[in-house]
Amino acid sequence: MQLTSVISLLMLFTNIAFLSFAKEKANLPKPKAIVLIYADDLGYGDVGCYGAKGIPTPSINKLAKQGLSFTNAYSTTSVCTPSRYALMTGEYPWRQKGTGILPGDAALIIDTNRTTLPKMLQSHGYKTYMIGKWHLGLGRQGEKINWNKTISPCPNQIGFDESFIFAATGDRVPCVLLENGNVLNLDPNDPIEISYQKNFPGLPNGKDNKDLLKMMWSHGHNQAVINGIGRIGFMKGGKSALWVDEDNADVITKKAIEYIDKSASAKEPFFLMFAAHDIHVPRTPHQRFVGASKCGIRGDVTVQFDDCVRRITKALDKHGLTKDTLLILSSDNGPVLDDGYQDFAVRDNASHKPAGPFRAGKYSILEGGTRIPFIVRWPAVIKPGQSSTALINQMDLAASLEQLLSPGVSNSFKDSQNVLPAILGKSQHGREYHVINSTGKSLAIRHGKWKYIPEGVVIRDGINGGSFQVKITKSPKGGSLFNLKDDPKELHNVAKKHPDICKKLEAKLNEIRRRPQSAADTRDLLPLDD
Ligand code: NG6
Ligand code: CA
Repeated sequence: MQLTSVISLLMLFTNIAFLSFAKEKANLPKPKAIVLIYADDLGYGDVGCYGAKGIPTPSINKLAKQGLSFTNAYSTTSVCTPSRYALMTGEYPWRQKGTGILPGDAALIIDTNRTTLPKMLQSHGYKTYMIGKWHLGLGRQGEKINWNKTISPCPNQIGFDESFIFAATGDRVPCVLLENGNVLNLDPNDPIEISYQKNFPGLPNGKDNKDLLKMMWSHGHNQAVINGIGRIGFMKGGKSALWVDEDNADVITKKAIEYIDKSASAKEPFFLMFAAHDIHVPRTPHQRFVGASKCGIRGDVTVQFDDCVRRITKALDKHGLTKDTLLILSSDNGPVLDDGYQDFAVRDNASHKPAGPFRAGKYSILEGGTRIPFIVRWPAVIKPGQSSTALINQMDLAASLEQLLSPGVSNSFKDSQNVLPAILGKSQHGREYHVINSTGKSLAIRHGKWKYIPEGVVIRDGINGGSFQVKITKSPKGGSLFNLKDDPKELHNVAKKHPDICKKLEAKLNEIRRRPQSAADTRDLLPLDD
């Protein structure tokens, strides 16, 4: 058979599949709850169902058994803030300035007037809850945050009915939790002051006061000392509001369960975003998880995260909600070992492969940076125990869920694509193109089995952290082209062998840089490995 006939046949089959899905889609039930469990820095290979041996993750493995696991799912960027920005807005973060890793006193980077994932869900009748790591800024641009008053805008102004958050990360001040824009347990007589410039008179720093530290820093993290841990940034006051790192996983999980209980008794459909602090630094497992893995403290906090998953899924079970809940579990970026504290993650890693079969991790344009676990469970609709090779980006949740709730409506999001058939396991086809982002404007493009990294783009190789103990090179003249099907580790640059493919992908990347992808790009025409 001629190639053209093969392609026409393929198109015909795909169109038939698409049409039958379109019919089915109109009859899909609406989930009673949507729960997004979002880990921090959890790598592709860190959980049992994606190959980890030394870290027991029974609850996550159970989700995979009951649902659908993706092998070609990506976070938008290889660090936190931009990935979360994309998840919320459905826009590639590199289109906007100021979407890099934020300090803890940054202003909110999402315009309160724009459509967001939670606002879209609100408009379809869902109550929306944000719990855990935020890291998208608080308050207005150009205004210093007053931590002693209600802070607005906060998650509640971009689509969450309620929020219970860490402003930024566990390693950044302020080390307090905020409920609906108010610092929890704050004593008004001990107001909080934050500075990312200089320390407050009389307060110790972690650089010169190592005796105060229960966990030593390895790079950065030597400013304020809170709970015996050096942080990024300086903080004064708020003593009664300070969190205890070892308790944080329990505190936010308890809150998540309370929300589930409340929504279930009110019989309200709800969206819960549970953004764990684990397995980001500082890694501080609760005593009951110390030694729970064979990979040291980094493995132990992964087991702790798995336990949060156990408790959240148990709460859904308790209310009979499991069958009708669309639950998604993923991570904001790839793994890192030493990310600034001497927690022996490198020494204790043993033969564990945090990025699974992929190379490098957090901060990198290589696959380890953004290829992440992505599991979807919805027993009423998704057949259990499936795996999907569909190419998807987390930010596609926005457009896909919009289609689920309003079949046929036009996409409200710029770069988020409707990959609902893939997300529900009805098709093995997702995006045709996906732009991979490490940090800043460093971009690469994925299409089918091909990945192209343009000339000059920084390539960080290694898993130990920022520019620390990693090999940094640049993509060579003519760029780097990898065949991820045969070479998932990106070891063989075949750009010279396929200049035509490089040219095509470079042009496509430039086109997407200039404008959002058109609907035509999202058609399911060719199988991934073509
Ligand atoms: C880096 C921090 C790192 C981590 C990261 C953000 C240093 C030396 N490194 O600047 O520890 O906090 O920012 O991680 O301070 S993320 O997952 O939130 O993007
Ligand atoms: Ca992260």
